[in-house]
Amino acid sequence: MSGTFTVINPATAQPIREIARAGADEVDAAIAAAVVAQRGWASSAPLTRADALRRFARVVEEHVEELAQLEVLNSGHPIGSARWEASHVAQVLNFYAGAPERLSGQQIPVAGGLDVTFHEPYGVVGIIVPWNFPMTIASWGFAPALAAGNAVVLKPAELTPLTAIRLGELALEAGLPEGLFSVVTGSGSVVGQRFVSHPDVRKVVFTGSTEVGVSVAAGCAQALKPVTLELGGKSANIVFEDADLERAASAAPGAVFDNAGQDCCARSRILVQRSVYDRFLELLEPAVRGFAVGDPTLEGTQMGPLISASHRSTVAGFVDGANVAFRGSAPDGDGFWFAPTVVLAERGDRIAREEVFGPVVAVLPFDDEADAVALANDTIYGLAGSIWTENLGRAVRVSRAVKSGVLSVNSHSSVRYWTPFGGMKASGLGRELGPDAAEHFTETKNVFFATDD
Ligand code: TAP
Repeated sequence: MSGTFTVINPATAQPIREIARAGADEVDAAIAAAVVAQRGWASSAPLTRADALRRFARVVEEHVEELAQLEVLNSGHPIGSARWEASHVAQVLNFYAGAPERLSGQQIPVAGGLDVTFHEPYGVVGIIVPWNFPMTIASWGFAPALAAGNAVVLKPAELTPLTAIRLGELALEAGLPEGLFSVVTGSGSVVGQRFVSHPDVRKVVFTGSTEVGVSVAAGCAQALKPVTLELGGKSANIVFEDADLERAASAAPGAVFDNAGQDCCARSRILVQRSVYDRFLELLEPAVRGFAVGDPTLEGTQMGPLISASHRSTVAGFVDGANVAFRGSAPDGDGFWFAPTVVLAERGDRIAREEVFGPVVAVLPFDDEADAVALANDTIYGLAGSIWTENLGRAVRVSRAVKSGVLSVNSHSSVRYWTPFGGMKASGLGRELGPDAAEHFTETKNVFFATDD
């Protein structure tokens, strides 16, 4: 081990626990154990793997409260959100527990024999997870990867390792073979990089910043290793003049301030048709001021602190000199608090183009449908977005024209484990979740059996 690092409670700025920092040798040992465990796992009956994943799901269900309390402590997520996240992990496991018996290949007509395809697991999959949704994002990788017959080595972010460590323990408690699912704590530059460079890790799943994602992809390219990337976003919440403005305004704060804006799907730009711009802001103000920011252990809290002091400085830097229209409230004192902030922005402003990853939203007016689409697409990102209109034709046209992977009309939903999730442009590569995710953790093998003598 290369020493330890300290995990901090972001709501109090107090240390919680010291965690071992793995060096390259420990990473290599986890990968070696995964190679061995994977052979047995992949050759076990599909029903055996399905049952093991269902048991894992049941054990997670039995520990939802414990996992949720850990996430409140380590990440500052409000307890209601943290319970949803822990339950979501169990649901993702249950969903992909249905995959082992369904990974059917094809039989393709070929003269002189029988041609069939198999979905072969990659072997060992390396999953690198960020600090914003430590449990849920990990499960989007490990559940389908395991279901498809792979072993998993998981690296949580150093800021938020506690729930991932506990999930690793619960996997063993549920009876998953030793070494099949290992959680390796340590820095991205050591543990994450070893996943990229180690020849026995055959696929990498990365979620985090676009900058690191590009370097992970470049490393994977050197090793001809497939990689899935879930990166940043600057998603647009587009409000047309024919929308139900009351509903759109009351839903807008949750869509950007949930998890203190530390959400790659945050609708951090609100684009409002000029004819209803003033009215929309009038309706938005009480919704923002009423957003409950505070102690994440309390049931009614909607937003907790930012993850760290340095991240709070980065977020504050975006608001310096900006045209702030109004703000919500946040507690004083220790903890990395930042009040929800609404900024009136101009096209081209930094706040209108770059990902803040904090509770700051930029509001911009647009003229007509074509202008709305152009403005929504005027970003390097393409992850999520919302369209508010009562006009069905417009909803269809705009949702097809906005270059984002996950859109919703008259709602802000982004994540359901049974529908695909992922970004276009600089927001990522590949898709997670949905009916096909387990297949994404396999390589197709074609075998021809000659029948003619
Ligand atoms: P990153 O620095 O990209 O970290 C994400 C994960 O990658 C962490 O586990 C990190 O480990 C690891 N990592 C760092 N450098 C690595 C490397 N060279 N090779 C392999 N793995 C490496 O993101 P962050 O610091 O968590 O956040 C920075 C910004 O990223 C945010 O402000 C936001 O814009 C964006 N972000 C986006 C998302 C999503 S969901 N799209 C999530 C989080 C952050 P350690 O941190 O433990 O060293």
